[in-house]
Amino acid sequence: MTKQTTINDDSNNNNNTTTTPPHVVLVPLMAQGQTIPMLDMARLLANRGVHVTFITTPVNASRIKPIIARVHESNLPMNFIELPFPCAEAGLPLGCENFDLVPSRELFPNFFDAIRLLAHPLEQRLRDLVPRPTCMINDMWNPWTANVARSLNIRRLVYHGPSCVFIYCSYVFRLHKIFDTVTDEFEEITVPGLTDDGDDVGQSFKVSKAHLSAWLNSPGLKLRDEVLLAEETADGVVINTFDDVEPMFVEAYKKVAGKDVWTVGPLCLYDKDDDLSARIVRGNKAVVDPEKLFRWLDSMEENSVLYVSFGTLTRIKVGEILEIGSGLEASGIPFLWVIKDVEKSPVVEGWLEGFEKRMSLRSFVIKGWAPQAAILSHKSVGGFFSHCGWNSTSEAVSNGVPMITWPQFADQFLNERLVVEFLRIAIAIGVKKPIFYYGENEIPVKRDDVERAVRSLMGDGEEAEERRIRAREIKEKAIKAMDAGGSSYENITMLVEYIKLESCKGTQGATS
Ligand SMILES: *[C@@H]1O[C@H](CO)[C@@H](O)[C@H](O)[C@H]1NC(C)=O
Ligand SMILES: *[C@@H]1O[C@H](CO)[C@@H](O)[C@H](O)[C@H]1NC(C)=O
Ligand SMILES: CC(=O)N[C@H]1CO[C@H](CO)[C@@H](O)[C@@H]1O
Repeated sequence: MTKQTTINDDSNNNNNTTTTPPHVVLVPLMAQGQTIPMLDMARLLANRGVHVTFITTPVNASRIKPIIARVHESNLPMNFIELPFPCAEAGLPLGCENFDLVPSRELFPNFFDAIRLLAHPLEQRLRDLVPRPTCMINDMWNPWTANVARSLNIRRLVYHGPSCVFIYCSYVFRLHKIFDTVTDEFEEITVPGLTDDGDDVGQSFKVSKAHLSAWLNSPGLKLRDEVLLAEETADGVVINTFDDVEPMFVEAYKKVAGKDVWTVGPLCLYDKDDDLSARIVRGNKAVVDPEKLFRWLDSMEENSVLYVSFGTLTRIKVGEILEIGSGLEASGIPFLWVIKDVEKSPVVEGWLEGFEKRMSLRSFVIKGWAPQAAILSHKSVGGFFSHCGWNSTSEAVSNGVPMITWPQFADQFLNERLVVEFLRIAIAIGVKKPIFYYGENEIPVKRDDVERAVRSLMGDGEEAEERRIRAREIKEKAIKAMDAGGSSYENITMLVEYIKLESCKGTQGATS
């Protein structure tokens, strides 16, 4: 049975108006990194007077419960629709409704099959909605929504979770069939079509096939083609980025896309004025006692703590955990380290016991989900050792935290290049190959690499200081972009106008 939670009680407000209020449906990818920014966007649009319906599934709904509760309190015009997730039909274990709950990589295709099965129930639900939806924004990984939008005759926009550097490079390399003739996957190829803004970084920005194609290996080629086709046929594109973080890529993509492009990020800044408790509840229930964690952070010196976390999808191997730990230990730097549930094993637990004892004065280890947004905004945090997912990168940029980068797959290698070479707020740990290239027992990151990178990022040398200054500058620009009059703020205004426009169209077609 599907159930709809109506969040606002003022459904009578529109009785005396003749036009249908603008109503947009948001379909996220059921993965934490993707869902949270999309929820931010949902609240942002609702705040600007658009009626929003957010699609979720029972497990996900329970994970984002604190946010749903806050939406309820704030009386935003937002509904959540929970669609039952067809785990059994797709051969997934029960409750496996989120990308980070998929037990093994072999089951990723099943996960995408399951999501695809949501098409029919979604269409049924949307048909019954009042007011009638006028526009749909779907995550790029949900190409099946194209059919739903078509059959309901509403416009469809694609939401891009990844960085624009990745979106643009993927697009332009495919357009020019650049990789078709490449024999060495790791050959660095200059990205075409970037304008010379007097900065030679833009001119010399290079990517390799292995780095750009890294995301294709996992869910499969069929899905990739569907994703690309759905993007081609979409009415517009919404990207979680802002002008100053990757200007030449935003500009170049707008030129080639041939459709409306709105840059609306960094969406994580939507919560910036909220209290700490609100930031803590983002995404999942933290396993750690927040009071204990923040008391510890409060007790540390400003900018002294390195935050170590590699995102929700990446799985760090046992050997790698030991190398990271040993490197952190040797660095002498205080750290806050997140080890995920899926990474725990008897070996890791046994090793951690002694490690935590030795490190008790300058470490805090979180086993499970961490309230990342709140951690990165804490004044004691002075560095972030990250896998460079766009979600994490945006959060680092938005909080002015310099990074150490260890990219794994998807857009992460390009994001690394952006923060290391273009923004110059990060140090690369030196991993050159996507994780699929390594054998089960191969360990690409060694303790010495970790120690060296941590010391230079967190140290007080001139380079480190300049990196901090640049990180603070880009933070200011991010804040400005989201404030009234800023580029993302104005892009959101235009997006709202677009959704309204569709609303008029929708009214003409509606029977009521
Ligand atoms: C929308 O964003 C782009 C790129 O971030 C920016 O160049 C443009 O000025 C923005 N539009 C408005 C109306 O501010
Ligand atoms: C980004 O992902 C991290 C974990 O990888 C999570 O802690 C954080 O809340 C996410 N933030 C957003 C904005 O999705
Ligand atoms: C309704 C539902 O399936 N709720 C589940 C959500 O996920 C948590 C664990 O993440 C389960 O404990 C709940 O039963």
